[in-house]
Amino acid sequence: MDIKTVATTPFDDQRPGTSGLRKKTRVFLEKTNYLENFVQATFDSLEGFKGKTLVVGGDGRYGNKEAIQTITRMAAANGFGRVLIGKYGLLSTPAASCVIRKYKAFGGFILSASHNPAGIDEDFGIKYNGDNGGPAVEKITEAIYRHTLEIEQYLTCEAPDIHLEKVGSTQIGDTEVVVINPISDYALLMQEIFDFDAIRELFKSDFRMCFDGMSAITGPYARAILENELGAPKGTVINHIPRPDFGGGHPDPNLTYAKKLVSIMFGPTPPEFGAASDGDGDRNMILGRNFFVTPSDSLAILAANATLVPGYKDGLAGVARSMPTSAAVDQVARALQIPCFETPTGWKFFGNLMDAGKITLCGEESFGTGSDHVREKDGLWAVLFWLNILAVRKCSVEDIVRQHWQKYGRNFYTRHDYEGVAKDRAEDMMQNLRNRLHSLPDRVVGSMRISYSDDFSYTDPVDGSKSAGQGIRIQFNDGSRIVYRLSGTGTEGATLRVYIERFEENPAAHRIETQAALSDLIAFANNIAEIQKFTSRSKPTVIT
Ligand code: VG1
Ligand code: CO
Repeated sequence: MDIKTVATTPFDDQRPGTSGLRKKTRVFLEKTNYLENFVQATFDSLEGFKGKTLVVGGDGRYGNKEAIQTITRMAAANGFGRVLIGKYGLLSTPAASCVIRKYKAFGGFILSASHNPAGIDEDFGIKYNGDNGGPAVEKITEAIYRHTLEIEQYLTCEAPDIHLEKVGSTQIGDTEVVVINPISDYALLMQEIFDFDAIRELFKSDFRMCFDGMSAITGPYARAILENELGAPKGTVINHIPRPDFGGGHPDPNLTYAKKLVSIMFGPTPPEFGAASDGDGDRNMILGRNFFVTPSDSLAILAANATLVPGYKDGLAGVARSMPTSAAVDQVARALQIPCFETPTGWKFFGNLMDAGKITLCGEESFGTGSDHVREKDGLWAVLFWLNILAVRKCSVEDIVRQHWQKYGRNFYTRHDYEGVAKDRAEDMMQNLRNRLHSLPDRVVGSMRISYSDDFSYTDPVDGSKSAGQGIRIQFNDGSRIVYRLSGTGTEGATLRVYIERFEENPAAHRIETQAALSDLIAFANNIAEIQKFTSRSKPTVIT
């Protein structure tokens, strides 16, 4: 193999965000060596990978296959012993995590901008995961960023394109390149966790569901498992073919963007159960007939019902949620007398807790739930978890949720997003609020009083690392909360996220509509941060 050293110049904007590097596709196309700089900077930040295995795959978006060819040549030139690639270049984020762990790889690249739209005028992205199958820890992402500022050259080699359509093995010099079928590895793992027989019985009855692949990565996985393995009728999975532009859609599984699924589940004859996943397959939305399950409630319900699932029959070591996620799971942890951790936003913080055996389940309000079976959130896994619970409890999704609220109380919860706000204005708003944090305690809103307010900082209980500035919290004496943070995954301007929560014990009040139940807190959140003034927006772009 002829290794080529190519001179390159650094860019100053390759700082990985909450979930890797995300930019407009045109940035990757038009800036010379943009992808190469990131990949080489990653290799330069790692030690001891010579002769080891690298996993590569993506969510199938525009640019996916070309990027895989580039990375494969660079991996060979840098001395990896083996490169494992998902067939057609496809790997969902949880399947990549599964494959990294199963084949004891050194790490892997996932090509995705997750739930962001795809295509030449939309977004592309890349993230690096370590040998535990989880997102690179902060020490590595910081090193990658430092290297992108200094990079002068990258290594590649001449080699014909890999045939991504065919499972099999070829060589580039000393490097073996293997195209694998990741769906079978992932399906086997699911089979080890869930009671597939019980779910098969469920589909033999008149139980019906609709799964929306949103023309992104999960379609083939969902078809293989739900329709072929578990016997759900053909057509259960809609929008099942991954398209380079996700069919022009926005593959974010929420009530705004999963339009087709929402019209079915809130239409005249909905099936019992509805679900959707995002661009790279790590998120999930759970729906019943005319009924939406908030992700924070879903996490709490999975925790409360975990022992119904064979893979968790012995109970949970502990649970964790990201700071802005509602405290619904905290109530369950208290009842189960297991530890409950509160981490900053982003999956990497859960990985350490799982590796140390401190938690089994975790989740985020942003439609992400997962367990220690992999080190990423896992959309289809959450759907199978719900199916397993439904198969055992034999009642509706809505009944399960209402019974849960009855027992544990209800955490009313909403997130208001202001997308594409001018960056400096959004930062000014946060700073302005930060400056006034000390004056907030003891303020009264209706019957609530502010007990404290701070800028969340986290010390990792496993490795002691500190992450500061993770979101401004205003905490009330009755458990209500307002949280403000700026997104780390947007690609245009800044996205302000405001998270609002109120705990209600009295079942008589559980039927109130969410925005109404939270109206006084929403008004206070807007006023105190002067959102309208700073963002020049009269209302949020997306409410979930
Ligand atoms: C968002 C979510 C966060 C999630 C991240 C990656 O980040 O809020 O909870 O972990 O996306 O999700 P941010 O910084 O924009 O709020 V995904 O589906 O990209 O992998
Ligand atoms: Co995602």
